[in-house]
Amino acid sequence: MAAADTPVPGDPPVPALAERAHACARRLLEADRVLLASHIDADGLTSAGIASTALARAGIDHDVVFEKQLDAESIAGIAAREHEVVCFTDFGSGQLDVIAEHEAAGEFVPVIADHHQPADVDTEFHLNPLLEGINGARELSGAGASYLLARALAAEAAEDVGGPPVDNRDLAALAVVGAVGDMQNGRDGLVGANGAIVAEGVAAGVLEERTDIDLYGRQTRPLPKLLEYASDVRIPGISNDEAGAVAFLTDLDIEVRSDGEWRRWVDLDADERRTLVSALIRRAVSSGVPADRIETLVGTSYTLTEEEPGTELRDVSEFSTLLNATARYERADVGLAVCLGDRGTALAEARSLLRTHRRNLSEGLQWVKSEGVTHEEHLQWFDAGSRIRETIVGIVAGMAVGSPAVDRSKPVLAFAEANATELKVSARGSGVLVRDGLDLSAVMQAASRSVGGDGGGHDVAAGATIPAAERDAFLAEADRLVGEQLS
Ligand SMILES: [Mn+2]
Repeated sequence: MAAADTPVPGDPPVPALAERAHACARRLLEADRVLLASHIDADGLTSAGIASTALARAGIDHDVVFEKQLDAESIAGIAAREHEVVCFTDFGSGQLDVIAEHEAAGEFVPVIADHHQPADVDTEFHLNPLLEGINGARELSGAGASYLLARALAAEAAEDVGGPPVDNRDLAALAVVGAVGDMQNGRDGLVGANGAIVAEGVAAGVLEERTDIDLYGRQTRPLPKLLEYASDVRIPGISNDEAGAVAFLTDLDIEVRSDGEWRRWVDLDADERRTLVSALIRRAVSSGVPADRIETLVGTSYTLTEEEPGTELRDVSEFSTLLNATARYERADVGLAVCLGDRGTALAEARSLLRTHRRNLSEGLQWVKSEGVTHEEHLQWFDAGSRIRETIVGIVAGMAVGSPAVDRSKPVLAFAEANATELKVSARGSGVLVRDGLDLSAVMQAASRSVGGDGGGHDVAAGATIPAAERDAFLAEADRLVGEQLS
């Protein structure tokens, strides 16, 4: 380590995890055949993109496999592929009890880069922020852990063969997409170990961090859509109101169209952006939006400077949404290819998946609006059967909470077929209900277990899987539990 205060390229980005990262990297460099196994979501896809790029640059042959969830069955399937070393990214720590059995049987050596709570078993090559007292929910994602591994691989490989000086700092861009995909981006942006990764990305010239309007779609959405679809802060007469958004923009003293087309946020210059933000804040204040909500209109944004302006890939939020769209439709191959740099076929396919996803969401919401919900005493629910995919039914339920289709004084439970014998349940509440005592995580866990299923999540949004035949018993128990919490 250098003694100077300013980091030099050779310094590890997160010193507390450097020893673990280097041990993992050395084991990978010794391996003949590596299987890279990763989670199917934006963080898991970027994790795999980072690890796969770093392995390739270090000259390590590898295959890649994705799993929706890592359980005994999928781990057995991974073992059956007979690779000497399996590198798990964005999962693995929580399943170490099962993984360790395969390791003990000599089936493979696990190398883990994860940020989830580890099981009560340890292994030699294990990179996880929680093992060093770093917060795995806010300060480092699976992609961040994979990035630390990638940095160590570059350093170790350079020592090994005296190869070209690749430092893998360019991969910080993907690490930030993964962290934002896992919602680690708070009011102050990315902090802690994530902040160190941002700093490396900025220094490497692949990332820009700045304070900006915090609405989804800065790169790709026409201005009226940017405002109309902004759902985190509801501004009366603009949110969910196309004509209102258009009228608001037309009244501003800036050119909001060019050649007859609506401009996008990315097309505005700094003065125009300031004008728009000030007017939006004035409107929010005069409409009585609470100050703590108004503050969230502006936040820290991350731009991938190597990507083409006006594309999803340029903005980390839009990039992670694009990846999630590929994951939800079981096209991890497409998401990974985009992470590996494919800007042709794979990017076109990812965009098409995102369009399909948006259409499915709007059709799902339309279905809920026309069919309506069933009211129990303390909650309301709908059962979409196979009409709404189980992978998006939670998002549709969340959209329903913000629409006139449901009663905002009760949480919404949404059912969809998971497979022939099981139902997926997604539960969504509101901030107001949570302040009144609602904890959907506890409800989903207890009610699902009472009928032989399992579940959990967060207070405002949770999920479960239950036997299909137990829906009504599950509903009765969930209704009783919500009643207890809100009494
Ligand atoms: Mn993750």
